[in-house]
Amino acid sequence: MRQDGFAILPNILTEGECDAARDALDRLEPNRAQGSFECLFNKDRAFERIYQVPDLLKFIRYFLGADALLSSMHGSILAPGAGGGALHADGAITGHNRDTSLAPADAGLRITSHVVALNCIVCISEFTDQNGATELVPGSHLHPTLDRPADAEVRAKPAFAGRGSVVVFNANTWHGPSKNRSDLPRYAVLNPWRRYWTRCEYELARVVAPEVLARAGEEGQVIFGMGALPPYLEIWQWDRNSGRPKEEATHLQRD
Ligand SMILES: O=C(O)CCC(=O)C(=O)O
Repeated sequence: MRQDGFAILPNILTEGECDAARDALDRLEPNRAQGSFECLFNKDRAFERIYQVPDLLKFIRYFLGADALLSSMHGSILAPGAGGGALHADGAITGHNRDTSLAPADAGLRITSHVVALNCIVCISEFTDQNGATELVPGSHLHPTLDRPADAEVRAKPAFAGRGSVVVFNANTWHGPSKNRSDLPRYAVLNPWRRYWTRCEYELARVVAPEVLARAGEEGQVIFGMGALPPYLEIWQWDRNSGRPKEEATHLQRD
């Protein structure tokens, strides 16, 4: 992670868990245009497992802190012939790699001193040299500016990984799906994570279904960021842990 800007964690999901996730993606796929591939934890219980694997959580928190937030969770089915030629860094729309948000005083330099955000690609299919494995440019997380690092296409390395592995990378790292040259679709679940004090792609504390949150227990309160919700009342009326008004102010609750 420190040297290349990415790592492959094997055996995070079992074969059975991958089968369940693949079947759920197939079931959801027809309604993709209506958002069925967004916020997957609300769509099928198979996806709840992804943020419940202690080894993966430990790895994420090593880089982003104990209060790291899940930023979104979406599905990917890379069809035969799709992928390739789309290298990019993440966080260009809502994160710290957003062009418009660079200040004149930044002198064109993005944040490379710390990991501000990670992406985790869960390999529901095996990622092979044929089926569109994610490719990543080693060391590009340290590229100081927002523009494409020189020779990115030439330097990009495919992340070959077994089923159930997770490709974790710094959001700064240039990456993209390679071309799927096989005749089968490649399945994956994409899970970006961010620091507690940044704005996420979704305000998941408000998006997560109550029963999904309940099943996630105390960890869920942290992962979905109940405590990260900004107060809509004055601070003396607000309970930071639950992200809700204090008991004496419940009459001011908005949802
Ligand atoms: O599907 C892949 O291999 C890459 C996904 C990607 O580029 C992203 O999540 O930003």
